[in-house]
This record gives sequence, structure tokens and C-alpha cells, in this order.
Amino acid sequence: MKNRLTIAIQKSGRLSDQSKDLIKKSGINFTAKGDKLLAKSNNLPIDILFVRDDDIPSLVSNGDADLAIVGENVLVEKTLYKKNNTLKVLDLGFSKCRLSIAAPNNKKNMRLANKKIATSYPNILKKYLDDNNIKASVTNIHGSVELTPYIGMSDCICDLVSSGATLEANNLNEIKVIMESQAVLIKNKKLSKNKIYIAEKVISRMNGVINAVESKYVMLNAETKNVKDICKLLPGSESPTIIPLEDNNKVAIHALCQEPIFWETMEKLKNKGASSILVMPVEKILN
Ligand code: PRT
Ligand code: ZN
Repeated sequence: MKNRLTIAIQKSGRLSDQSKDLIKKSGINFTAKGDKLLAKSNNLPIDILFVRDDDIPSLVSNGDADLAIVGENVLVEKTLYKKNNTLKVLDLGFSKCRLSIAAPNNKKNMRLANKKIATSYPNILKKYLDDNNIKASVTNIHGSVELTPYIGMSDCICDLVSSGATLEANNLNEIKVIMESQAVLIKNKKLSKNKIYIAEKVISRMNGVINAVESKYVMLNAETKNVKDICKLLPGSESPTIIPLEDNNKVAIHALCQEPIFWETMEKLKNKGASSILVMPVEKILN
């Protein structure tokens, strides 16, 4: 039995760069060479498999890959109504988008009953229609879904949206969001014993990297009498460190804030008498 862990990621597309980046930040060194399907890590017993995103759920379900990064939209579409061995383990916070139904601008109040809807996500759409007792016909099409209303192939579409620019350019109006999606880490449910240890290590490291993205380390000086008020303003921080300063009326406060620090928060801290406020990025967190 193979002892090396295989992580599948999208070969080239919207998920590729951030997937590679996350793997590298998790301390897994590898070099992706040209058109090669596989890259071997030189510091851990891990292989990276580069594939089309549509193939990822079945590769993980069959055990050809142990872990993988894929859009939740693809994961759900390919596993819905099917017995499978995939399990979502982490939301990764990138490639966020939504799967929405959109109709031509001149039919903003369109009712879906008896309409023809074109989509590349027939399973998710059918489930939505069934759950909401809507009888409509679903046409499965790969690519250029947004053009189908204009060639008479559909009345409306169900497609991924991120900025909304594609819908706008095609005079389409978003009428219903049916799923929110982002990149997720998935694993095979039945990992062999000899792979669980390394898989857990990868999952924990990736968790550490994504938690660190929004986290900041905050350092500031404050008057002793304001410490409580100031600590309340530090978002997502557990028990900050209070350090005495030469001036007996003042202390330094250091805190790991696991939520973003906006300018507004810094201004509120300043209004409470905080000075020398430093906000620093955090690279990794191991809880
Ligand atoms: O070749 P392969 O099969 O691997 O890739 P692919 O072409 O099927 O997928 P790819 O690389 O386009 O997308 C991979 C994943 O990125 C998707 O499954 C989603 O999880 C995620 N993602 C995030 C998106 C978008 N945002 C997105 N905007 N995938 C597609 N789009 C498309 C959408 O289909 C529409 O055509 O972008 C257009 C809309 O974008 P806006 O910004 O104009 O709204
Ligand atoms: Zn694809």
C-alpha cells in the first residue's frame, strides 16, 4: 500500500494559484513542472496531482487522491444524489462565488414555473426546484450559459456569479441565489491508518494558514485606567498580554486578534487614549 499522501488540485484555472500557494504556505515544498500530472514533495511524503476541477470529487471518492481543493459548487454538483466517500474538512475562504438564477433584464419578475433553465449545475438546480416545489425544465450545458436565452435555448439561466459583470454584460438580472460557494478542502472518508497522521498534519497546517489570513497582532500603549475599555475593543482576542511601562500610569497591550482590524477600530482605540498602535500581519497560527 502506498504511504505517500496525494493532494489533488486544479491544474489550471481560477483555483490553481491559490491552491498551490496554500500548499506551499503549509510547508509542503514541491515544484510543478510544465505539463506534468504529478509533483513530488521533497520534504514530506506527499504528491500533488494536477487535474481538471470536475474530476476532483470522484478522484477523492475513489481514493485516487486523499485530500483535494475544489469549489464547493463542483463538490456538491458531483456528489449530490450519489453515494460517495468525500468529506468536506475546511472552508478555505478563497474563490468565493454564488450560484444564481438570472433572467433577461426585460423579464425581471419572471416566475420559474414551466420555464426552461440552462445550467452547468443540473443536480443543484434540480434539488432547488424540487425543494421549492417548482416544476421547470433543466437544460444541461457546459460553457457560455449566459448566451442561451438569446438563442432561444432557455428562458433563464443558473450560473456562477462573482462580480456580476458577466450578467450585466449580457443584460441578465440575478433573481435568486441558490448556493454560496468557495474553495474547500475535502478528504477521502476512509483514509488508511498509515495516511491519517500526515493528512491530519496537512489539515491542521492549512487551518493555521487560513486562520492567520484575517488575524492581526496588535500592539499599543494605553493608560492603566483605560485597559478594560481598550481590551473590549480588540476583536476576537483572548486575554491580551499587559506589560508594565516605565511610566507607572501606562502599560503596553499586546493581543492576537483573530478578526480583521479596520481603521474604524483603530480610531476607536485612539479615542480611548491608545497610542503607538501597531497592527501586524500573522503568518501562521497553531492553536
Ligand atoms: O479546466 P477546469 O475544468 O479545471 O476549470 P473550469 O473552467 O471548469 O473552472 P474555473 O477555473 O473557471 O473555475 C473554478 C472554480 O472557481 C469554480 O468551480 C468556482 O468554484 C470558482 N469560481 C469563483 C468561479 C467564479 N468565481 C466565476 N466567476 N468559477 C466561474 N466563474 C465564472 C462564471 O461561470 C461566469 O462565467 O465567471 C463568470 C462570472 O463572473 P463575474 O465576475 O462576471 O460575475
Ligand atoms: Zn471544470
